[in-house]
Amino acid sequence: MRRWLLGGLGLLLLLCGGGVAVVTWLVTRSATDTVGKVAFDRPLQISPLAASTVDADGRRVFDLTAQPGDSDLGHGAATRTWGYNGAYLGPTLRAKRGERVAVNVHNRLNEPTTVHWHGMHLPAKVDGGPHHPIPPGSDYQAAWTVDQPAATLWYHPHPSETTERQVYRGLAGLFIVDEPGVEPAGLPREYGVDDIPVVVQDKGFDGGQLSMSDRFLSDVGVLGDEILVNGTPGPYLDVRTALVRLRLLNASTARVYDFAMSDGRPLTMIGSDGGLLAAPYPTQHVRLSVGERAEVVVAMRPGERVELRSQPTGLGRFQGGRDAFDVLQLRAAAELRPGELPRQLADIPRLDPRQAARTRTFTFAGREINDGRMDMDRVDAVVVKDTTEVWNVANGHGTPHSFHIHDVQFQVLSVDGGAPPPELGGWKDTLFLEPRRRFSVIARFADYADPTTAYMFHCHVLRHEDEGMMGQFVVVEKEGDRPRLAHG
Ligand SMILES: [Cu+2]
Repeated sequence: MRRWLLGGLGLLLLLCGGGVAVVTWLVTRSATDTVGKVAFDRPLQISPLAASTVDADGRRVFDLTAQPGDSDLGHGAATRTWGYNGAYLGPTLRAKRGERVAVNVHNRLNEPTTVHWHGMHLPAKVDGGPHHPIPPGSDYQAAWTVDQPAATLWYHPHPSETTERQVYRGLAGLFIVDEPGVEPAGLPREYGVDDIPVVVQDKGFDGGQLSMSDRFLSDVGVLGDEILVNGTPGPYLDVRTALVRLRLLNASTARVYDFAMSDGRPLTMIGSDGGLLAAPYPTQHVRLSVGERAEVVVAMRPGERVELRSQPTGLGRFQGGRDAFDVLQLRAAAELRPGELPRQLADIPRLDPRQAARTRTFTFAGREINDGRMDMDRVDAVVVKDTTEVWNVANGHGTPHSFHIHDVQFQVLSVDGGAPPPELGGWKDTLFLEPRRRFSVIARFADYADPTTAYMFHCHVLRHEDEGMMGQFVVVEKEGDRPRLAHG
């Protein structure tokens, strides 16, 4: 009896000890810190500018082929990935305001995809949402007139329920809009030299392949423990100018970054999602949730090395909030071409909430917006063309979200009832919906009405989006018009 008791006690102790060990291991593992551990031994790959031709109608025509391939992402040369016109990511498309563009998309994957032009003001029919899947083996053309300020936009798949996996595999690219004569002189603008695309993604690997297994207790989906910039692991950039402009894009599926320089020098923010800020804004750090962009300028001294890092965000441990990463090393040449930033960057006409035709409220909770999940047959908002609306957006719980509206660029009116911080002072299409905060934004739904085709608004945490955290709005010609959805 005594022997049995002792044996039982021993087993219990063993189980408890094992439990503690497992929990300790899980908790330790659930914070990642790569600061000081990254070799920075590969030159930063610069996504090529996409080739284009001008057709007989005067349109600038691009071709994008979504295709599988093998990539070296730091775990051997045979990591299976997807890309546009290559094995991983896609070329940078570039067009001027006023230009008509056409993009021929070829789907050479073995499953349906779409291409959404994130941040672009365009007709709903070519917006690339889940209503218009491109079947495997087929082709699709999106054509529109670029009509918005100079900005760093991007493109990525937006199919029903598979967006997280398709983006994670590598489908994403930048679309830079230029506005010659309006963008101020003095900004670094030589692509790949002093104007650098910085597409930041986190990845996990398993046996040389991309792993999509969720982190313990994650409520946002996949969180990787390694960083790629433009598909490059451990990247460095040789800098030859005193000012270097970084076009930061968070093209991850779930992770929020808080970018800062390793020695604490300021990042001067010059642009947000939809264009340049009114004036340069020097700041110690720039936080980007999924889908957001920021253009920053870093001042360099000859011969030095400094790193771009991502520091803990303040989110929860299981949301990646305690993680820290080395991201990109900047290596200055012995001599640097001097430069000076302009004092003023852009005119941003303020939208007036007193002119708003409607005010709507959207509350994000769980995987639902206003207690509903995505339904392709339900229209959540009917908007009259050429009107302005105020949208109050609230995150009621502890899970982070990222709020994105298609077609428009909006302005942030308030955060928790107060004035927005300077980094939210410009044009935005994506907003970090911090836990338990409420935001008010204003947008003008100009130019395009189509009662048959919906635009999306949704959470840009891609797992949440795939699980239905989306709604749709239809822009109609005039008050009283009803939508007549005609998808499928
Ligand atoms: Cu979300």
